[in-house]
Parts: sequence; C-alpha cells; structure tokens
Amino acid sequence: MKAVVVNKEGTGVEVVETSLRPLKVGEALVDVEYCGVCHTDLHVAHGDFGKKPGRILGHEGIGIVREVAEGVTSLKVGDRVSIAWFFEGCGRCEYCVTGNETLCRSVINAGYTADGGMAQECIVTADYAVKVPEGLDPAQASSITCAGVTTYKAIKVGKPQPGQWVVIWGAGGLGNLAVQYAKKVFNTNVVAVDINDDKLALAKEVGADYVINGKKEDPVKKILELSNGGAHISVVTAVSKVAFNQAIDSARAAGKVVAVGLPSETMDVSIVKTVLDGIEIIGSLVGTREDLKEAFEFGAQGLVVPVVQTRTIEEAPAIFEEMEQGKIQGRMVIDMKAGCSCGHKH
Ligand code: 8ID
Ligand code: ZN
Repeated sequence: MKAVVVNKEGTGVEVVETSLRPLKVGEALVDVEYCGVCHTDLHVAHGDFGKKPGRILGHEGIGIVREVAEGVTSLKVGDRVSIAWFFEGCGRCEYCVTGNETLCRSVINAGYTADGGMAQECIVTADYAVKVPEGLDPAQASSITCAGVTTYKAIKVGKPQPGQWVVIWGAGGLGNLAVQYAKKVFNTNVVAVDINDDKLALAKEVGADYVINGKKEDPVKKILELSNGGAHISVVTAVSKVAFNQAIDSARAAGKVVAVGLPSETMDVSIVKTVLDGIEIIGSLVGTREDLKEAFEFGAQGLVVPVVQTRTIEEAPAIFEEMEQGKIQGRMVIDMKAGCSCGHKH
C-alpha cells in the first residue's frame, strides 16, 4: 500500500510503498477512504515535537473496517470509523477516568507515536475508533476528526453563553470550523482574525459576523470596540505568538483565552492584566471520543459543513508545501482511492 511518511532526515514528507504488521488482540484493520492534512502533521514532519523518521502521518483519517482481530466487540467489518490524534489512552489513570482522556500520560497519538491514517490502510485500537454517523459525508468527516472536534472542544471549554463575543484567531483549517461551531452550535457573536484576506473571505462565508485582517488594522482595538469591552472567549489557532498576545490583550475581564495553535514560541502574559482582569488562559488538546461523537453529530445535522478539497496521495508533498506557504483554503483531504493504479480493489 501507499503511505505518506516522515522522510529519513525527519524534515519533511515522502510517499512510499509499505505494508502493515499483522493485527494484535483488540485491533481492527481499516481501509482508509480519506485523510485530511492538518498543520500538526507539518509540525510532526518538521520534527517540531522531536524527529519521527519513517512514521506514517495522519490523524484526520476515515475508513471502513475490513478485518477485526480477536477480542473486538465494539466494531464490526463494514463500520465506518475515524482515525484521530487521540488514538489510545490507558483507560485507567486519573485523566482517562475523569473525562480528560486526551491528557493521559501514556497516550498514543496517530501519525506521531503510532502509524496514522495517511495511508491506504491503518491499524486502529478498536475501542478507541469513533464511528462516523450515517448521513455524514466521509471526506467532510475527516476534517471533523481533528479540526472540527478540536475547535468544538476549545469553544466548549470556554463555556460560551448565546450572544457572547467569541474571537477565532487564525481562519485556516481549524479556524473556519471554529467559526461554524461558534456561530451555528453555540449561537455567539463571532469575529475571525487572520493575516490573509482569502481566509477571511471564507470565514465570512461560513458565518463570521466580523472579520479583521491583523496586518491591515489593529485587531485588539477593533475587538475592544466591537464587543464593548473585549472578547468573552478567544480561541487561538494561529501558528504565531503575535495572535496569542493579541488575544490576551483583547480579552474582556473574566475572559478566557483558549490556546490551540502550536507555534514553537512563548507568549508574553501580563501578570497585572491576568490578575486585575481575572483572565483565564486554557490549553485545549483535541477532544475526547465523546466530544468527537458530538462534533460529528453537528456535521451530520448539517449545522457545520467542513470546506474540503480532495487530492491524490501522490500530491501529499505539494499539499505540505502549500500549507507551509499559507495557501490552503479550508482543508486538503487525500482521497486514498483517487489516482491509485495498484490493481487492488479498494
Ligand atoms: O489539539 C490541538 N490543540 C490542535 C489540534 C489540531 C491542530 C492544535 N493544532 C494546531 C496545529 O498544529 C497548528 O499549530 O493548530 C494550529 C493550526 O492548525 P491548522 O488550522 O491546521 O493550520 P492552518 O490551516 O495552516 O491555519 C493557520 C492559520 O493561522 C493564520 C494563517 O494565516 C492560517 O490561516 N495566522 C498565522 I500563521 N499568523 C497569524 C496571525 N498573526 C494568523 N492569523 C491571525 N494572526
Ligand atoms: Zn490535527
């Protein structure tokens, strides 16, 4: 089968021909239909979290179960399931048993510490693969598997009330879905900030009430004016400390800044503002299996519609390049069957 892996140097990606090991107890083999390319894949490929040469990337995978190993009761052949960043937890620790399973200290992550979904086949731990509901397009579901659930959860931890001001920083793959969850699911006033007008046009199209280009005007000043005092909740998906700092500066008293993007930088947090204005800064990591189930459901109901474009697996290196240059609108999703001439029936 074909797979997108981190190259030998641990600095980029390549498409290779490879095969998977046999299944172990509790696992299932999935024929991957689609896998989205997340900016986290780019961080992994670049070695931002440590070099991972040879690792099969991908944590926005969707596919059909072809085979189940001994001991599997949660999935059956033919089920459509997701391959997410939260690939497996220990199931026993303080995090796993309190609804914080993504923070499990012995967590396994698809496309990082386990081979992921950017391949024609993938092995999953059956109990951790979340089923995709009927009526949700599989290419769109791939985008919800990381971008959707991550932003849905990030807004949720901010506990928004209808009509409050939610600012989405970065209107890329995650950001355009954040806008949709904030508007359509949580019924808030939504401002999107980016440094690229095309991304802002898309944010407006999918429901943002206001858009701000941070390169053309001061987003802090504008947000304070629009919201009459600052954002109740800021969700920062931008891959730049500039946006994190601006989110803190434009937070309302008692406001929350939910950190999602992963630039290898530090933010400058004013201690005085944090104390006097009672600001909360919260890190949010993807979502639990239950969060994913909920995020899928809003997609199946048509409230949230991921903006996706399908590409072939051979185009993977080009997609990573485009992402690095900030050229992608919505999400690029690899169609594992497209352009494949291997002779297998997929
Ligand atoms: O669980 C998590 N916390 C999680 C899950 C998934 C992804 C975190 N992430 C991380 C990724 O690793 C990445 O660091 O979220 C970040 C965004 O992922 P993405 O949405 O997949 O990336 P993208 O499509 O490239 O979008 C990034 C956007 O940020 C904008 C860019 O223009 C782009 O639209 N941006 C940048 I770069 N600098 C900005 C700035 N100063 C900015 N927007 C506003 N202000
Ligand atoms: Zn991701």
